[in-house]
Amino acid sequence: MLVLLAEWLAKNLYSGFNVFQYLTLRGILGVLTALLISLIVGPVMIQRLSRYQIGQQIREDGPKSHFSKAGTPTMGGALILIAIAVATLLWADPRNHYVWIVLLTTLAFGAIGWVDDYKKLILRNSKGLSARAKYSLQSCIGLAAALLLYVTAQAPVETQLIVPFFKNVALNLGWLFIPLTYFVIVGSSNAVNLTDGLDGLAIVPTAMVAGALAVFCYASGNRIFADYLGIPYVPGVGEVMVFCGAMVGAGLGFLWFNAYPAQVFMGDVGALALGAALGTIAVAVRQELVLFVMGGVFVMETVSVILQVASFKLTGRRIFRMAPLHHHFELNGWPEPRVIVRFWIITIILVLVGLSTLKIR
Ligand code: 57M
Repeated sequence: MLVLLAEWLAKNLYSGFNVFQYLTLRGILGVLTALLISLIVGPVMIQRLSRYQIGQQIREDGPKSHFSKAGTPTMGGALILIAIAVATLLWADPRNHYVWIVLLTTLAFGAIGWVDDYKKLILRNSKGLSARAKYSLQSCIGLAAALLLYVTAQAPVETQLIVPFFKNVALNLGWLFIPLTYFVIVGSSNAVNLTDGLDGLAIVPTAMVAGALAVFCYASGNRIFADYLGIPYVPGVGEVMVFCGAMVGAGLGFLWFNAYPAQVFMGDVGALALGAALGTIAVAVRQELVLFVMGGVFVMETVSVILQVASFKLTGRRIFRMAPLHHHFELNGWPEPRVIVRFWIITIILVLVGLSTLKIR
């Protein structure tokens, strides 16, 4: 919103306000605003959650090292979403449709997670939302986002699948864009949710991938950079960089409290929303395949669950000691911080590989 005010001030008062037209500056301000909000609001929220005893119940069949986490305040994802929404509304251009699609999809997935957490933690209904209800709601919103992106596409490139590392390979998806987008958004929402099982394990890769997607948005939204790098020029997508910046800032602010040993968990309200946000941004900037690479930790965790369930159903035997994968390493004796930091290191490498696709093609 402030970009409109700055525009008016630049025209009527002092041309120096034009500095707020610069996307890089607004991206940085988005990071700092979201970071400050989460650092300031965080302690208040943790105190409230503790006072109302909105604490995690721990399953008895999980690793024993998690028993001591019982009662840790959860639903901290609400803090992340507030910080992202405020920072985005302040610094992004409200006339940009991509910003609204990404923000509203994120908040809608957050609402599903919030209902699930609310049922589990406040109404003490241990199952929360039924798997069917959760999946149906995710599907409705995923489909709505896919349809919106499809009908608002202005250039052919906006519905093409871009293949990383190959300069001129782009597949025209036509209406297949809709199921693919649905799959990317709902899939990444669930993948981040499955990963969110150790302190800082989901938030750091999320912030890293969001930071890298910010670079893609900036480059793809600028005709000169896009032409130079040989990536698709997607008019207007640069503005999503402000949202990505807000995700990085809110993520780092949340990590302050979620770092091992965590003072707060994000809950489904955070995990479902952040995953959906990454998926929607990747679709907007036409980098679904690069998201698949950079979010490799989320992919690994999800594949471990699919393989474990399939193997157990087909042969009655488990492949991993426990899925998702982080539990397997814990049960093999790795201390929690070792699993967490090693998964972060893997993400750093994968994000660098993803970023290299900007140049190597
Ligand atoms: C959520 N939630 C954490 C916290 C967080 C199909 C099956 C694989 C599903 C899976 C599942 O339910 N995954 C989704 C995982 C939980 O964290 C809460 O949930 C929110 C995210 N949705 O924000 O509110 C626990 O994770 C730990 N935690 C931390 N630090 C954090 O910052 O330590 C979370 C955040 C917390 C805390 O202990 O209580 C979770 O793991 O439940 N199910 C599982 O993951 C279960 N796996 C399983 O059943 N595996 C089977 C089959 C089905 C594949 C197998 O291997 O045979 C395990 N989860 C638990 N215990 N807790 C197993 C047993």
